Amino acid sequence: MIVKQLHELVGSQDDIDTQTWNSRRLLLHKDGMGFSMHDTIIKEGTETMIWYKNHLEAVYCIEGEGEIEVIGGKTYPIQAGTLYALDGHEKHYLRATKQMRMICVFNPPLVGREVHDEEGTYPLLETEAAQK
Ligand code: 9YT
Repeated sequence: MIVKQLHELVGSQDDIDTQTWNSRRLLLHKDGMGFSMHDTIIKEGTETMIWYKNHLEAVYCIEGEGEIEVIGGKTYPIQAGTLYALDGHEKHYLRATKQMRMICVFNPPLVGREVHDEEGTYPLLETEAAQK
């Protein structure tokens, strides 16, 4: 059984901070659950272009306000209690009008150090990790 506390992750190698978001990675590939789970802050006033070509992501907002614009599609408001699941690898913009706190689940699981590349994509590092 795995038990972790958010405060133990803050400032650790599993706490990834970028200009637009801060992802506290609670469960990762190394934990062997088949998915990763993150407690992520989306910084107020930011816009992030995201395209998870290699992953499925589900996101549940527990605090804040913003929106997701599917590129070439609809824009959906986000508030506490909103879930979105990118079952079609939708390329999108994520915007926070008030700092948002999101619980994010990835399949396949992230290895830990992923940040978005210029396309808004995370590399598929799982296979590499499995070989180590
Ligand atoms: C909601 C979203 O995709 N935010 C970007 C960060 C990502 N969820 C992560 O690595 O936690």
